[in-house]
Amino acid sequence: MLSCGKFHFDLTRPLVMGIVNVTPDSFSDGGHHASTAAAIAHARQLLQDGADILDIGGESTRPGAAYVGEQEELDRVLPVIEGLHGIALPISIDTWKPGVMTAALAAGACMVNDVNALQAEGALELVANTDAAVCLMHKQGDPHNMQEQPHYRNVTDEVYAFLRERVAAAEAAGIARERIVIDPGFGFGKTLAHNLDLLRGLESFRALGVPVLAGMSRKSMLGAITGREVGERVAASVAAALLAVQRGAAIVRVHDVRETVDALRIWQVVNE
Ligand code: 7PJ
Repeated sequence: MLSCGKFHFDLTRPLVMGIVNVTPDSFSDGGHHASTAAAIAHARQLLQDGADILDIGGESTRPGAAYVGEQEELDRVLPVIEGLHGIALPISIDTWKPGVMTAALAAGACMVNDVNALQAEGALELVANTDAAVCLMHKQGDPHNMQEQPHYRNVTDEVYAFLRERVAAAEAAGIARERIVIDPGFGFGKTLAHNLDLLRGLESFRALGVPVLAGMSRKSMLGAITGREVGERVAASVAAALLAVQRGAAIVRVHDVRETVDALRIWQVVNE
């Protein structure tokens, strides 16, 4: 069971979270009209393609990405969330900044996707005081340095222990279990070998008793295996999503919603 505000999922089938990145306008006039319109159109297309949740992000957390200030991030994502008002699926805000969480939830988002697992000052409490869902993700280091030298004794054990602690912290703060999702954070301070260990052991995270989200879409781990550039990783991404679902992922976070929905439909029918 997963509750995001007024939306409730029984999780009898895997959910597809579609990624909506709000990138700055290429011809900047100080405003964000073009990027807002493009992101809203993309979000509506992902709904048509069969997305169950939309994840809106205004700050890239890719390895080596530059920091985006809170006001800039708000200027990017809020007009998109407002423009999607009344849409028939839950909107997730991909941010680790409490100020962005608060404003996005007030504007209509009902899920917080936090690569920092609500560790920022005040983040647990602010989510607890809403009916929003939250995705608690593991990372090692920060986006600007996390791929420099990832190190673990046992990656699956360490990620598991971290997520167990964050679920306990979220519950202690008053966030009900039905509102919590966990994510091992593929690519966030992990080598290819670490990512593969996590995928092979994904099933073990189900013991934490909350839905597991997996995000491998178009990531460099897939490029490292296939030798393909980021724009040519659709098939690899669909395969990775399917393998995650087979290993118990309840939600997959993807760019290529239509292709992933088709693949999961086949998986589901074969499993009936
Ligand atoms: C993830 C994310 C992920 C969650 C990004 C990218 C990098 N949020 N945000 N899980 N990745 N929960 O999409 O390539 O794996 S940004």
